[in-house]
Amino acid sequence: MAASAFPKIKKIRYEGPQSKNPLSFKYYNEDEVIKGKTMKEHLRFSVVYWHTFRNALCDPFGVGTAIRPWDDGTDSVKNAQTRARVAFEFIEKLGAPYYAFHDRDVAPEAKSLSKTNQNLDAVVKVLKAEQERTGINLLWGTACLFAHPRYMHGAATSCNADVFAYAGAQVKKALEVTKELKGEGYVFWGGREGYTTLLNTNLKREMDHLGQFLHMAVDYKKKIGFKGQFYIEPKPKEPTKHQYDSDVAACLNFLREYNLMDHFKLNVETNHATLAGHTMHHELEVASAAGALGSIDANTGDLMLGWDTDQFPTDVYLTAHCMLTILKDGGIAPGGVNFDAKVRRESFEPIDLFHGHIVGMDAFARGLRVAAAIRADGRLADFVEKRYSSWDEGIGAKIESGEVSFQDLENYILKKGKTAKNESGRQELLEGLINEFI
Ligand code: XLS
Ligand code: NI
Ligand code: NI
Repeated sequence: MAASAFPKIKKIRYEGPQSKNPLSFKYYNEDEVIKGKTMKEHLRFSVVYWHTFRNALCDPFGVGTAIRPWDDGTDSVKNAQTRARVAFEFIEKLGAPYYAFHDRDVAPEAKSLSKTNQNLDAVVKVLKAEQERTGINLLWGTACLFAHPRYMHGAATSCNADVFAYAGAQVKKALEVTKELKGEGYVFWGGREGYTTLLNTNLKREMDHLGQFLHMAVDYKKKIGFKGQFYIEPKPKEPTKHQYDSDVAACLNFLREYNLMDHFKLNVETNHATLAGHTMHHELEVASAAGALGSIDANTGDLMLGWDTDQFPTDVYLTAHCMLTILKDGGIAPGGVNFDAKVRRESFEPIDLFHGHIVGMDAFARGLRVAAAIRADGRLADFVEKRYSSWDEGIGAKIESGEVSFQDLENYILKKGKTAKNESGRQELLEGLINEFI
């Protein structure tokens, strides 16, 4: 075993809300049972490799600030292997049961695809050993189809057919590696699948290619017997002006149009929801209504900044809303609460990685407690049920069962004369009800 990267930090434990120890959980008590499942099973927390172990904390105006003493600054396989061991020390001390990575986060890209694949295999060996040593599992794998210059025009939607081919080859390997590491899922985030100007873009052809690409992925998944869940991750813009997977509704439409609904669910990210002009709650409800809520990328944006700041989620209203929909949907498994979040450029010390995750985990643990209590209380659900009670009998029930036509509706209203009176929506009262539990 190499020297510890975090020698002063012990395993993070639950100490309860009274604790003033910043390196403890105030709300996340992994073994505590809520509604028949432990908090660990409900929340299925996951740490992302790209932000936590590869982000140098640069911004468009300045170089990286992160201090990562274990990193020798080279792109060697050896450095990548050391980093993998550090990652597992971190995740183990934190007590998160899962992690997620892109192929290029964990191992360096070489000049040829075959050499790059060898590099990946060399690091995957370490990841596998560390998974076995710690019991930490892979929530999902993915391929980075956006960083290398070859992907400047996109990957599956590139105007260059060779680039499509390269992307296919890369995803093939990433699927094999994800299977090897017993990953529970695989994410497709369309990094540069979109356009920056329509003047040079054949939108229809690009979307058709993306549909074909995903079908090839489905075929290969079957071929190798990978059983994990496939996800698409919506995002409206950044890096392109318009990403084809712009929001949950656009993704659902795409999946239906290309006959892929049976094979994909959605990985919904808070900051992407807000960039699309929606709340996370909205996006989760739309996904859930389609039976396609798969997993979440737990983070948050900044109301004053219009880009994907990927901050750790700390707002308990946000996490409570997420957990209300997730509990109503029957839970997040086999997905998870994946912290696609990075510490601020000013939070450059290794210990800040712990603070970010601890605060995020506590915020979600609180959200879970609040949502479970609201559900147990029942007033919110009762209100909604009652609000729609005119659909439970009479004309409402007949409409829902598809028995009536416009002619029947006309007959009904002519006979009845007036509609039943409307009732108040009581928004303020309901907001107050939520506050009772926060
Ligand atoms: C970028 C995305 C990315 C995906 C994985 O904005 O959130 O990090 O989650 O490719
Ligand atoms: Ni994400
Ligand atoms: Ni993002």
